[in-house]
Amino acid sequence: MTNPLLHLLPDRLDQGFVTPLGKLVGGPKDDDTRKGDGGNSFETGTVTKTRPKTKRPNLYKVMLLNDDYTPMEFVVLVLQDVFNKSREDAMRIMLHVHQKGVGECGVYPYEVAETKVTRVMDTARKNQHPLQCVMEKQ
Ligand code: TYC
Repeated sequence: MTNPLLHLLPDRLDQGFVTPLGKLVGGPKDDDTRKGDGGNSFETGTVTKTRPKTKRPNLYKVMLLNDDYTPMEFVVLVLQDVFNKSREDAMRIMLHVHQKGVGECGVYPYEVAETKVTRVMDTARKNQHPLQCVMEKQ
C-alpha cells in the first residue's frame, strides 16, 4: 500500500524541505548560513565549526628619555618596578638611555603602555626628577 504522506518528501534531500510543523530543514536557507560555508553544510556534508574572531591589539613601544639630573639608581628602580625588568636588564637599559638619549622599555597594548607611562611620570614628579617617558605606535 502507498504511504499517503509520500508526496511530502522532497525529491532531492539537498534542496531542503519543510517539515509538517513548518521547520525548514537543509537547503541554502537553513540557519547553517552562519557557519561561513554559504549554508551548504547540509548539502555537502562538510563539517564546519564557528570560530570567534580575535583581533590582534595595536602595540605601542614605551621609551625612557635621558636627562642630566635623574639619578641612575632611580631609573634602574623604575625599570625594575614598572617594567618588571631584572636588576641586570634594568642597568643595561638605563645605561643605553644614558649614552644614546632614548631607549626601549617594552612593547604593550595601548592601555598597558599608557598605564606604564603614567606610573613613570607620576613617580618621577613625586620625587622631583625630570625623567620623561613616552609611547609610540609600533
Ligand atoms: N643621565 C642621568 C645621569 O647621568 C641618568 C639617566 C639615565 C637619566 C636614563 C634618565 O632615562 C634616564 N644621572
